[in-house]
Amino acid sequence: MSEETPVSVTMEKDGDVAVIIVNNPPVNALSWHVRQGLEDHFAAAIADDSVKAIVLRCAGATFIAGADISEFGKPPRGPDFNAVLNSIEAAPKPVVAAIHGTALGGGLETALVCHYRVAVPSAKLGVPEVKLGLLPGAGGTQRLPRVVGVEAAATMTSTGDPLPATKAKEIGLVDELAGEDSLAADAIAFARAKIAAGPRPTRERPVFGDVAVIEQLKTANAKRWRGFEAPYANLACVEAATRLPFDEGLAFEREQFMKLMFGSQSAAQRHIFFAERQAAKIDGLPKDTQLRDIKKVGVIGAGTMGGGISMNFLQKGIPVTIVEMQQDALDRGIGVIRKNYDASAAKGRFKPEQVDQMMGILTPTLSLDDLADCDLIIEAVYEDMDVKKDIFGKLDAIAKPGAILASNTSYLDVDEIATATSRPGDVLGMHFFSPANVMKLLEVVRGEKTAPDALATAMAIGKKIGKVAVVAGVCDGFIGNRMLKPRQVEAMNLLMEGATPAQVDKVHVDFGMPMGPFQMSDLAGVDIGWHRDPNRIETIRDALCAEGRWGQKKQAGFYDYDDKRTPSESARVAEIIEQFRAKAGVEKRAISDQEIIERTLYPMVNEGALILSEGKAQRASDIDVVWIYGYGWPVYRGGPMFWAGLEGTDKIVAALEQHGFTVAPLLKEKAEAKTGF
Ligand code: T1G
Repeated sequence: MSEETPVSVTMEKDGDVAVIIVNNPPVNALSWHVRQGLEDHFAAAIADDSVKAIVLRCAGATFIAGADISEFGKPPRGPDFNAVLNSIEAAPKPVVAAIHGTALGGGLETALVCHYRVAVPSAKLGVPEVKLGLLPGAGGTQRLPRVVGVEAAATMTSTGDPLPATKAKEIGLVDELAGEDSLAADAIAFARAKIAAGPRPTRERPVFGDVAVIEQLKTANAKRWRGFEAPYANLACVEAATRLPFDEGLAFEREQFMKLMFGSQSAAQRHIFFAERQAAKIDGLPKDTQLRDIKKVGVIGAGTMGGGISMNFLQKGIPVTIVEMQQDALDRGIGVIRKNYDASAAKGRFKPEQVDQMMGILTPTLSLDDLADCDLIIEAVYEDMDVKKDIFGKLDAIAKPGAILASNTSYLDVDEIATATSRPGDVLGMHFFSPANVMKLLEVVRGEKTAPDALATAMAIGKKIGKVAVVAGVCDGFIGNRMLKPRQVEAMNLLMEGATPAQVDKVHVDFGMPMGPFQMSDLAGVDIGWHRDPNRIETIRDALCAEGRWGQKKQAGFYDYDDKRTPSESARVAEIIEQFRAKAGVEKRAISDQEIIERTLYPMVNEGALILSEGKAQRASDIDVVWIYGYGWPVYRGGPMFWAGLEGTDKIVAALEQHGFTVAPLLKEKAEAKTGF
């Protein structure tokens, strides 16, 4: 049975002005039935002689926020997007777009084929396609240079950042700002006033501006765009607009768009777009789950983590009571928070009065008793089970009923911590990543007995403070650090067999990671988790730690560092590795970059498959989200599990077996079926 065509576009008449209204919740995406409705109603309005002008507006939260990404890769349905837009642009009557919310991507492209644009000041306009590994594929790269000029068009398309309507008005993208509550009426009045002037087809307007900006953008963003294809394709299209007639420019854009659309980078970035939103959902959560109200937060520990965690809540206006055991540690912690905020204020991120306001809702104390009125308490002290159980035991007596008791532990057993309380239902993990006020990832660790509403509340508060929250099960290292472990173990083994830290790191950086295993170790601290006995030297890491090579903080780790922390390969480290190799009787051999990939990245996929099978992650895409937002996995490769599909699970299994790994059953299953996750 053919499904009923949803009625997502309607038309009203206001005197001699036709008002075409799109209503396709939640974001008025240009689904096939919206394109169909636009084609039909514009044709009707154009054919109706009593209509002298046309307004296009949207119901709901926002103007059209783009093409319907969920349709990509599926068989085409409904009228071609470009054809619909070209018919609007060719209308013999003035067409006015009435914009509120976020006119993004195909939404802005639709507004661009309208002859004029009216927007409320709170609206945002942009072409974020580059963030999906794409480019505006419906004429945006050819029309923007004709409306806002080459510089703004190049910047908007290659960065994907939206503009506020007020800025859009300044550069001519918006012709008039409407009242926040009178957009429809103002747009109709504006349209009526344009009847005499008539239509203004964008394609007939001249391109203007200085094409030199294109090279300047490439130079300025070389580091940020390293490995990405889409930013350069966007700039190529804008550059084409400066020298090709409109239709040829459109054809060039189409060709570039299709190349990206069917490339792996866009598939990866679209995967992450949905994966990030999917991660927020808790499978099987009872429908009637009520969130707990978090009005006040307690943080135990004012060190790097405790301070960073507190900042997340303060900048959202949520009061924090922060506890330390010693006054000097407390003062130091508060001082660091203030220094960080002052630094951000100096960069214009906060106004000075905002900093005072945030510091004003931060209450330092030496007494756990002062947490009695907190709705969420996050423990961020030393990674020692006894210390944590002692604190949770005390919290059990202090915290009010219903308070959520969270540990920021990065790998300890949350279930065991919960046994220190009489309320395991309120206990869970909230694993922030350092620096906690910057890194977006938050692993919310679900204990065996964690109550659904406590879990849902932690996920919601995570989103509220700007984190990408992912549910993790209790296991050593949860999701991210558990996958990091086999990578680090193999990286050390590769040193023993002949690779250098620089070679291993270069393979990872060339792959798209921000840094390799050894650079990361030096940054985090080679001494993290070291037994601290300088006389007990059993591994290369022990040897480094024993002679104070604890990483960047000591200007020596796997690399040597000058006072600007510029790394250089260390002869001393090479000597230590050689000593261990000789002692172990291992012959040094040349190791290929491919082998480094197979022995450091493939085992991560293997561990991810085990995590999935054990139910420690809800879905493979959650694992991808962890690695994108927690460790900087290149988004154009979609995360480890998505990448495994691109790489070929059969190829991965074959290599893992060849290197002597035990392959996870789920990964073997995927390989046999020749599918991804
Ligand atoms: N297509 C399909 N679904 C979309 C969507 C889209 N463009 N945008 C959002 N959704 C879904 C989203 O998955 C979620 O679903 C719900 O809407 C609410 O989204 C040819 C090719 C508009 C700023 O890149 O940036 O046009 O989880 O949670 O925080 O040139 O959504 O509820 O089931 O993000 O209020 C270009 C992408 C597309 C904009 C709203 N447009 N969207 O944020 O809600 S490509 C974009 C956003 C294109 C043309 C090209 C944000 C938002 P669910 P949400 P939000």
